Amino acid sequence: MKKLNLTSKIFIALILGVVTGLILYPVRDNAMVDKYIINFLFKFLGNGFLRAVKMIVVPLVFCSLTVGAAGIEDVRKLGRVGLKTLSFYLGSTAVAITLALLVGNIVNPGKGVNLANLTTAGSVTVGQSKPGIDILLDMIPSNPVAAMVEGNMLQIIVFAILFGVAMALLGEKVTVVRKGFEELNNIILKIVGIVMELAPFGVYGLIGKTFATLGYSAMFPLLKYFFGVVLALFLHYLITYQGLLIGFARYNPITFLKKFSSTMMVAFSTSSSSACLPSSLKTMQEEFGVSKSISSFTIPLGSTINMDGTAIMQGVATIFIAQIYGVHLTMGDYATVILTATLASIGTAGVPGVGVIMLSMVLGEIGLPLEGIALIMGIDRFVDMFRTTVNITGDAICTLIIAKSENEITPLESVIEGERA
Ligand code: DAS
Repeated sequence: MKKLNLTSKIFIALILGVVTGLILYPVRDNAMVDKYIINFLFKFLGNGFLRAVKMIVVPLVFCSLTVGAAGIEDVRKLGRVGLKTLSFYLGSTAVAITLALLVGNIVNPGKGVNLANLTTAGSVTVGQSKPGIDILLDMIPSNPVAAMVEGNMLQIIVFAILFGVAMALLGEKVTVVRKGFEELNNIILKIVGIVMELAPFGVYGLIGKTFATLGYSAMFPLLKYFFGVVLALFLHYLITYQGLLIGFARYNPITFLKKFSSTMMVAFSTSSSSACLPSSLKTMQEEFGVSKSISSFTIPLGSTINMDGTAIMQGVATIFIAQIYGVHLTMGDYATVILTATLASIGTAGVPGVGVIMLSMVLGEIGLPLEGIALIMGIDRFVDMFRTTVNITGDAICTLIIAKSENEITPLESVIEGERA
């Protein structure tokens, strides 16, 4: 029998988890069921997977951000182009997560679900909301090692970016160290791959426990979450990206979609921005006429530091998890989420499932429990297909804008009439 790919295994685990959970729901109070299945088998598989996800967050964020920031050395070399690219990428990610927080507050995916009985009493530690100035001050690590030990992610992000930028500024003098960090990052990504192989077991345990505890009532919020993320992704594509295409790239959106749809399909089917790199580069150069020098800088950089789709998932997921635990988010919490998700997107590698690992970091920053990921983990692989497609589309649109502003795009019929390049 053909070897099942991970997405199929997760889908089967999801279905089995729902079915097992719903079968056990009527007998959930039976001592044997409660002790040996819900609070042993499901808990071991589910929480074991979440602990493995949590295990790699600090090394993943530090290494990928350091390497991502060191890659900004080219930005320094490319000066004006680099700065423009960086501003567009980080700006569009901040817009994306803000849009997601708005959509999350309209859809309210987690409203009315009480997950208190899913977690042992008292395990929901909610962070105290901090005044604005403290959020900024708290970003500066007085002790970077302590920040890593405590998992203070904003401080780790700031130190890693600083470390990477310093590496970029030192250039050739630290080539060996930079190569070392790139190899370390590859090792961490390999561990991410191994942990993601465990996802089917984790999904089975998390979904099984959720449905055995909540029954059918868990179905509705899960669907609301899924369609909330897809709606926010679609709105970002429709409003932000079409606005950028027409306003800045002066490019016909229909023509853009015709030319880029094949690469979008690669992203949708692989859930990996990195896997799309060859197709994105080929399409930008051959279909859109973008110069090699621009596209070979903006596309690889974008696949690492520009993750609008991921930021959108993180925004909606944060609202969802706060609501299922009955936590009221303050404006300070929202600011922390936007800051953390935007900065974290600099280091989010373009591999399947990495966004939900970064989500555990965003949740930690505002004191929401990691268990909240339990519900969304089961369908994350399917959400990943949509958000990865948005991730790489943002990279392509930014590339068109930069190339047009630098006159490094060959004139095409798709340019809006009267605006020959
Ligand atoms: N799948 C990741 C990517 O390749 C994004 C994510 O997991 O959020 O872009």
